[in-house]
Amino acid sequence: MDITKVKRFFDTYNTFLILGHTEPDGDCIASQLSLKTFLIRSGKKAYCFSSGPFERPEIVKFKRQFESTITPDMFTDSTAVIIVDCSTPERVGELYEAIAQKTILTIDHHKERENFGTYSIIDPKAPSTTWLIYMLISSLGYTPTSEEALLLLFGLCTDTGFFRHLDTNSYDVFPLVSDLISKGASLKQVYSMMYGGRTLAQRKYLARLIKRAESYMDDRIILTYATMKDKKLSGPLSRSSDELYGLLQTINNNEIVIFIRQESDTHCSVGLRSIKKYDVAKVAKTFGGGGHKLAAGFSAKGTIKQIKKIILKNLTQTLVKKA
Ligand SMILES: [Mn+2]
Repeated sequence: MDITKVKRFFDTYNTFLILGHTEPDGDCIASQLSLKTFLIRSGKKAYCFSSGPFERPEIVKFKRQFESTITPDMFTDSTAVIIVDCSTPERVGELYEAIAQKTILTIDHHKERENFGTYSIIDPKAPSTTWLIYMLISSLGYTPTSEEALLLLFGLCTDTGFFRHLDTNSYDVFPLVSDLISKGASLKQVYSMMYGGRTLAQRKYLARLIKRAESYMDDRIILTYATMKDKKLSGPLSRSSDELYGLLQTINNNEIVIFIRQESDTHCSVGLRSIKKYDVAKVAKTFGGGGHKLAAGFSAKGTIKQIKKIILKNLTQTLVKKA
């Protein structure tokens, strides 16, 4: 989408409803909020929506800045919708139906995605959606405020695992980091937003998941899981998955980490992380999910035991073929 069209989109409407994906992460939340403050200071009305849940510890404190229902005053003829960090309309959740008829701009960096919305700003090479928001703000002739800079850096850091997923092609990330810091953002603050504020129960939860990790194919695949009982024991803020993946990926020879979480009596969600070149987004897609090449996921019907069997069969076969 060229910049003239983007400008026209923002000039045409005066109210913007900003949506993200269900089970939001730092990049999603930060993209929504930075876009909102930017639009408000450019004289527009803007509202952020999320259907939650705000379970990840790093996003809990942002919850009160989000609306969950669209009221008639927000929904006029001059209302447009912006959907960020979302690869399919389904990922938007229940709110999608209410806004589907509006003019929609999608901003996203997922590799595997469905085309939806009226306009789109898509770049699978972007390390985070906040990166695309930064480009958008800059191309409209603005510079981020210190509040926006912090949010943009937070999104970039959460999606890159505090830079540890960045490879040799990531040199162009650092001029952006430098610029955001010069605008008032702090890596020290972002680090404590991401990794601070945990309880002892949550740390013990992480220990439990590591203790039960299983090895397949000489550690090339490491699998662990969390039951609903685990969730109860550690409290609602139990999603320390980024650290879990990080720790398990330090194991010599490891290629893929699988984390199965029991979400209900009938369903589980599965997270997949690849440390080398194995494309887990492709695997997730065959199970109806999606994501990035090195980080993807899906949800499936079945018990932990049943899902474990299916995913291990799929991955061991493809890894054997590759070897
Ligand atoms: Mn993202």
